[in-house]
Amino acid sequence: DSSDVTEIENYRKANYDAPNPEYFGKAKGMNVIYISMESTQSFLIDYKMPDGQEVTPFLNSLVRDKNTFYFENLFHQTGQGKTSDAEFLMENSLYPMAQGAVFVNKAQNTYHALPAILKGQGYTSAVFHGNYKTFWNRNVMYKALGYDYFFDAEYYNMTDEHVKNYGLKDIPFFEESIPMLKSLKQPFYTKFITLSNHFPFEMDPEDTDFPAGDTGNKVVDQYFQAAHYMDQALQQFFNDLKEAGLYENTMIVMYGDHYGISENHNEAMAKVLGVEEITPVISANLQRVPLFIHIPGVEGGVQKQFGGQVDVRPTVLHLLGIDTKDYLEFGSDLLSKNHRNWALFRNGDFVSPEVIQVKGNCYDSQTGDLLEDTTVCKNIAESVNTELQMSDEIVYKDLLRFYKPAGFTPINPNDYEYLGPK
Ligand code: GP9
Ligand code: MN
Repeated sequence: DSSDVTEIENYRKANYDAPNPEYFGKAKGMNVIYISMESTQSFLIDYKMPDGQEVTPFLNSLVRDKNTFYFENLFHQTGQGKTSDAEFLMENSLYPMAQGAVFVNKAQNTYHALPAILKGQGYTSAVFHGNYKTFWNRNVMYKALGYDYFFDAEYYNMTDEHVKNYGLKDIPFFEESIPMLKSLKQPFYTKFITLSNHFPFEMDPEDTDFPAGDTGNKVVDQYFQAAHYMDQALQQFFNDLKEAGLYENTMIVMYGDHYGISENHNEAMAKVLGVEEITPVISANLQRVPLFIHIPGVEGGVQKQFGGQVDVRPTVLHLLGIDTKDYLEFGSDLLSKNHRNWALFRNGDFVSPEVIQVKGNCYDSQTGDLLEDTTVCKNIAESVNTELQMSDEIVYKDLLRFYKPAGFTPINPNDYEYLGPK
């Protein structure tokens, strides 16, 4: 009941990180485009194939682009809900469930999600995705998040040559999305969910002339080809946005949704990284996913602070000039001067610049050595446990229905329906 909310509210107030005045409102009123980059891990950035070719030349150019913030120590925090868990983290700044997908199990809850918050500021919201709307129960969950439109596979030309495994290939996906994007009333808040770089990363031969890896592991070797294809699609999308006149007034947030290469492929990954074996610490470090925030006219740069997907929402809202202090969320603005500088994993482990906890063991982040003095780990571990517990409480008990953030206009999921093209 509402007494449960009070405790969480107090924790939240005590842990709220005030926005950095240097960045607050720097993207005020701009359109917002999120891009979920399927299975994209940070080790791909600036990675070169044996013949010297870059896997992601376009993303690499963004790392050095002066209007882009690139966060190189950002970690995914997803569980079994994969892509949908990443969406949940990004838009609610709450943690996904320890078991199962929150999109599937808790779509009837009340949420104070990003599309709903921005609706109150006059934004129109839409999701673009080349798979069918019931996947991950998106057609139900998006109503609770307050999405106005959901352009799913029904809106796209799903001919055989355009489709591979889970759905539409990224190049036709972005290409066909442009007219629909242009049709939206501005300012808009939109999300594009890519698909081509999905396990097992197999491609049609006509879609790639990029070299496969040479580890001898099919999944890992193909990963480079699929990621390269996605990178090309992203570059084309940026060009099309420029052509459509949408680039200059749009903030673009791109993030890797979760790992692509699981621990089942450690042997091949050791070859890729040039290490003897993938230790638990290396494995934790591999959970980095890239985060780019591109804002025309705003100076960015490479960001070294540690954070997780949960931290993206307050970062973005503060850039848009919307203070998050009244929202029940667990993120810490990555650009705040008080940013907390650690990220938890859904299993209770965590990473920070000083220490890493893996399977309950405390390691030195720099050397990878197991630590005997675990005091530093204990301090962070306490916050980690509190947050996971409180977030679970919100999700399991549907607590947001007892709480109204100041200035937030609640949405009614029944007002939304995704009927498909006319
Ligand atoms: C499917 C896409 C991929 O619609 O989101 O899902 P994943 O398996 O990565 O969660
Ligand atoms: Mn995914």
